[in-house]
Amino acid sequence: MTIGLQNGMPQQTAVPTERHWAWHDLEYYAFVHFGPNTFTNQEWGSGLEDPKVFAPTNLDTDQWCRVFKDAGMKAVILTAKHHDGFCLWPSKLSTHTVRESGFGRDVLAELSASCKKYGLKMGVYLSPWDRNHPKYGTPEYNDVFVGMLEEVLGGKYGEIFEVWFDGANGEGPNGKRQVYDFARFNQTVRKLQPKAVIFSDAGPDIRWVGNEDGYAGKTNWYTIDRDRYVPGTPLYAELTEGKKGGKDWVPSECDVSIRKGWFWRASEDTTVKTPEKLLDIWLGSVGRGSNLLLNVPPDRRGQISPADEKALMEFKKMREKLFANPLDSINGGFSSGSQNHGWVWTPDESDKSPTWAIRFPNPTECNMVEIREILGGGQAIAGWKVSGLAKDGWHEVTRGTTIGRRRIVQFSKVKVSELKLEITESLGTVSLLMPFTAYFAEP
Ligand code: FUL
Repeated sequence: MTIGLQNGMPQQTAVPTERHWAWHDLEYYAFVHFGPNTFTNQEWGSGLEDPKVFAPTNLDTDQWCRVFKDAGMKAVILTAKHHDGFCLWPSKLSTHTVRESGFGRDVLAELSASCKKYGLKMGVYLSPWDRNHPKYGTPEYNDVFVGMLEEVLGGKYGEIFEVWFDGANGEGPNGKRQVYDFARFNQTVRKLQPKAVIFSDAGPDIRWVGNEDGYAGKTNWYTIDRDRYVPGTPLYAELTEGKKGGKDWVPSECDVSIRKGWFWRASEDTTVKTPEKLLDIWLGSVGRGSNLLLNVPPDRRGQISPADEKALMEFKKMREKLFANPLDSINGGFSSGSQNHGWVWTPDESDKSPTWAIRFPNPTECNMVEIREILGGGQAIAGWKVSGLAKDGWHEVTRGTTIGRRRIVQFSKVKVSELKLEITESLGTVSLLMPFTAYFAEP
């Protein structure tokens, strides 16, 4: 269905790139904050710490990867360098690294080997803000940062799927100011790791979701106009919801910590999120078509702590239970368009309110639907509604705006013999996978 300029909106044009496809499929992966802060109970190290504080007693990146794999995650992003400037690899461009710590081991190399062993993708977080490096605040620091990117992305640690540029810069009014050469940083990533997506507040490839709670907007466009953003001045609401009809494909990633802080500390063992809370976050991120980057920080041994592991495994069981009962249905019909073996539905362009219905053999209890948009031509759906046929006729069950790659919607239980999905607004050609599945998810 091509509606063109309907509702004053242009037809969608931005489409995902090859590197975006691979990223969208990852859905849920681990964030790992690890470094001197793990040993000093700080969130933002000053960079003046003695590197010897970094002293894991039993580092085991295999253990991290086993836990992440068992938890259903597909990748890991490690803080190779946080704001304190400490490098988890023996960088030749710094004197504040694992080498000076006395620990001596290259954490990036160990993680890279473990990721290979467990079939996980690896990503790196490199903070441009550096509170240790003597060159910080001068043009030469850009050369240092590019050199560090070359060390990390040059091949020694294998293929990197995402490079995470943090936007924080907590320098006070008298602090050092750095003019970052982001264009050069991005070119370096493209040259050395052409398949990697680049994350920062507003892309270029992946955007921050505008909060650190793990939730995407209920309205979640994958597009923004990138040229409206200047580093360090996020347009928070727009980062959360995206921009309808935006020029650039820059989907949001939802980052949140399983604990209160980003780094492990014993006093926060009691703040590990419950499996119920983690499920709610997952429904609010992956269930709204975004990716979830869940921080699970290793402890002072250099391992994921038992409390975090337990929460992750129970959360996984809850996800499995949610999808354990897909309802058998027969296609009840569709208003127009084509379907290929029932998997893909593309309504006719002339159809102003395309509908797809599914029929149950008997009146059936239902409280969740999953709808999947096909995104090859861009993100089109801007309004939709699900209705159910009860004993006394049709009733609206739930409605929303965007769909995106995956939209999971829970609602109060209804008993219906038919369910109908109607697309009420779109920016371009609509295409759906399946086109939707209904579930009864027991509480
Ligand atoms: C923020 C940083 O300042 C925090 O320390 C943490 O790394 C978080 C994921 O990003 O901007």
